[in-house]
Amino acid sequence: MSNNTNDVDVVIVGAGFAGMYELYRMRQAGFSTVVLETADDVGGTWYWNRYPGARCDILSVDYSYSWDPELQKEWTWSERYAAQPEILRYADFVADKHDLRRDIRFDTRVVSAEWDDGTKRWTIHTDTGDDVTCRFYIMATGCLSMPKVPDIEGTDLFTGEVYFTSTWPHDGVDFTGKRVAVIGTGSSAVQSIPLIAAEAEQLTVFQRTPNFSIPARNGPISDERMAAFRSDPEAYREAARHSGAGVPRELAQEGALMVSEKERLARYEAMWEAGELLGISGVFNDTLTNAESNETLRQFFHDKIRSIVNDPAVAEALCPTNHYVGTKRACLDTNYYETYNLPHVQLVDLRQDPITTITETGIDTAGEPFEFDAIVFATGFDAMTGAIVGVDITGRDGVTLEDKWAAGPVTYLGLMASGFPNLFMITGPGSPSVLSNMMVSIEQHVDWIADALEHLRTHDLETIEPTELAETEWVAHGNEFASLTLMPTANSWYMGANVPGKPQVFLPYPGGVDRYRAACDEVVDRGYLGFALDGPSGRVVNDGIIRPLAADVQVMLDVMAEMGVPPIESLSVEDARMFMTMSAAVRPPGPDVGEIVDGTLPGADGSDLEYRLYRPATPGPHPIVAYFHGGGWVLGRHDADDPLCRDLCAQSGAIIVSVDYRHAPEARFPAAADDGLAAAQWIAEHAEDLGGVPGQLAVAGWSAGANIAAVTAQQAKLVGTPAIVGQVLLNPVTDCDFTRPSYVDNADGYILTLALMTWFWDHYCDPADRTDPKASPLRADDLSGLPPAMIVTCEFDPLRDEGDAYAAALEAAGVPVHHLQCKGQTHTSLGAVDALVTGAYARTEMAEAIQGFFGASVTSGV
Ligand code: N01
Repeated sequence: MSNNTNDVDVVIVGAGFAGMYELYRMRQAGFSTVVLETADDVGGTWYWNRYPGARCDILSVDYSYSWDPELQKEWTWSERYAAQPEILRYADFVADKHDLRRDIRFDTRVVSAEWDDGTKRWTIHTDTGDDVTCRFYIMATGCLSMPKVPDIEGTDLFTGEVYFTSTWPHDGVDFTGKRVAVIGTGSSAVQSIPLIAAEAEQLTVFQRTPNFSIPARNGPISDERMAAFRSDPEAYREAARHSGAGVPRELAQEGALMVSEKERLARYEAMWEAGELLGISGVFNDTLTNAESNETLRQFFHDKIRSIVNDPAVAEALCPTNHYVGTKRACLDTNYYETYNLPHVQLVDLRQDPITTITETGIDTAGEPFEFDAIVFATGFDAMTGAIVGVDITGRDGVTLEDKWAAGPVTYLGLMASGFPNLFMITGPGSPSVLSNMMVSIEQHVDWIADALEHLRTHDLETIEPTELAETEWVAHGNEFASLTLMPTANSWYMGANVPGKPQVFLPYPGGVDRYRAACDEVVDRGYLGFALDGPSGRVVNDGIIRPLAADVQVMLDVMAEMGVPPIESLSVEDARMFMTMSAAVRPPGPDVGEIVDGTLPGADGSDLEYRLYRPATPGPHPIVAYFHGGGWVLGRHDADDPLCRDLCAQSGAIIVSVDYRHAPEARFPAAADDGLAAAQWIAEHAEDLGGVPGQLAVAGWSAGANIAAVTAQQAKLVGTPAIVGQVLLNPVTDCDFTRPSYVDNADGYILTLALMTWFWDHYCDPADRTDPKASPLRADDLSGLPPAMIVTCEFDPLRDEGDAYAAALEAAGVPVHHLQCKGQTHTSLGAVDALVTGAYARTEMAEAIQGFFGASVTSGV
């Protein structure tokens, strides 16, 4: 293979760290490959961004290749955070060592590319006039490589020196004796401002949005860190690959508001001293999700800035107030804030005094004209998508990628897009990329792509392309993750907000490197789930969705798996009850209601049953819902579903009376069912005493409690009392059959397991009795005449299909049914009020159903 061939297996665009490693892997795999690179040498970002002070802000020991074990021994970084020249030397060293340059065409810009569905090949057009055709086309163009076009009036007028941090002159710039302006205060500006100030006669910084920055404390790498790396580099790298952001770190276990103020400040202080970017949002586990927690961190920064900057007005201007810490990329600096104490350095706060125009001699703001010898634009990039759509890429049926992405990028795994077969992106939008140590994310993508190409070759296949369903759901999954955080609240380049007219969507995947890698691996393990593979050996469309669980539900399951929570069925009944009580004690309490009253009522055998009444804050009387808690007839109490009952009460405006019932194994079937009817009858009889509206009674329940509610509705119909106007059944047990697909698909892994349901049924009911409609209400002969029902079922619940079956059976019997099937939810997730937010809509719909049962007599308590 030769660099002069114009028909190759693989074209890679970009010779930065992604393109270099991809080339290496392609060569190893025996694919003929050409890399096309605009610059005249390797290095990508580090080739272009040569501004003073440019250096990495992930520790160099982490920000380096892991794929060449020898290299790890041969190369030693001189500092914690290597400067740009050293990083470029590293790229050069790797290129030499692996003789990469022989397959790289420098000084070659790719201008367009199109897919030919007949030949199944891409044609890549370059500015040198040389076209290259290839089977596979890989964009290794970097996330922050397309400088933002200046959007300030008069930019072309200035006759002095103009510099962009993103394309800095190779010979450097001497600012000695000059009046210099820097526009922007992002990472590039924060790194360069102190060094420009050291040379310039006068420096004026034009700031639109202040940023959060901590001292880098650059210097030699600590012995401790080096020891951790050197003692077992492979283990260290493996830990990085399976970490949240691509650097081995201990995860915070506590939220910022869970510790005393003194403790909180001490931890923030330690973070400030440590000087690691990922440490900023890692002090506590909720500063990126909880605004109140983040506020404590923001205040800490403000105090630091005020303590460093002498002029109080300048300090205030430097304090970020319009975004939360971590929602825009924070910075690492060396003497950044201190620089504003120098007499020749001035800060112009553009929020107070906006730029009106750049002039021939300087910059005019609304309040003042400034004269300069040089202007430095540190105004950032068209991030993540700019360099990709900067090439005019046309896929199948003449559709361009730019058109496809008009409303924001749509990719599967950030790697590929439907309609663009065999086009790969390294660290594309929809992958963790800029939220991670780029080196780790680059290597993971390169490896995934290389493995995919080898898979195709081995199986005599020519093309790979994601399905529309897979990519649509992947985008939705990423957005859902982002919506759980504060990230979308900032006008950041993560959101595309820095480029006028760019659609504002959250661009990277915020679920973490570890989760992301697991998803990519699982896609492969499941036969390239979500992809269509095509070639001489045939076409296989393996359509499907990876990570269909709601994002917060997935996080909760991951946390529980990490904690090693014991399976309930492995415990004694006594221990299981104690475990449930302990778990209940640490959950969010749910919303306030008007009043809570505890009491007792007589059960079916005359013994006392405890109840808890939740009264809305609105003036009464209110209709009443008799609610039965979950717990498999074995666990739980009248207050076991407290947050859910509060939520239903507050949202529906009805009184919720959560009634206990006799539990198995002490009292087996039909004790609980009989208690349900007895309780409903007592509540109906005492409605007025309870502050309720006589004749306005509904039943509700969750899980086994929903089983009791359903049975109560049936029994009440049979015995003629009480009158029940509606039933809300959340994940109900309706049948004793364990063979439905949901029992098979969700047998394990989603908290309520087949084993646990077996344990519950065994404690509750003899096999011979289980088909009795009082145990399996689905088996009742006649379901007609039952009260209207709202039935909620969850995708990842073993009980899903029997709930669905009950909804269908009631409907067939003429009962009005509102059936809500919750995508991505589990048996326990909808009850997690204030802990899991993706299921909140279902609780709202349940409350609305309750209101619907009672008509005009109820209004929301919210
Ligand atoms: O760019 P930025 P950057 N008028 O977009 C301002 C990585 N990086 O090159 O925030 C006035 O962050 C803009 O203001 P605002 C890192 O991921 C890494 O500094 O839009 N001001 C902002 O202050 C980083 O996040 C390293 O209101 C205008 C600044 O210009 C990313 O690259 C080093 C303006 C742009 O900041 C980008 O950083 C450097 C206008 N019209 C960069 N337009 C490492 O250490 C824009 N601004 C590895």
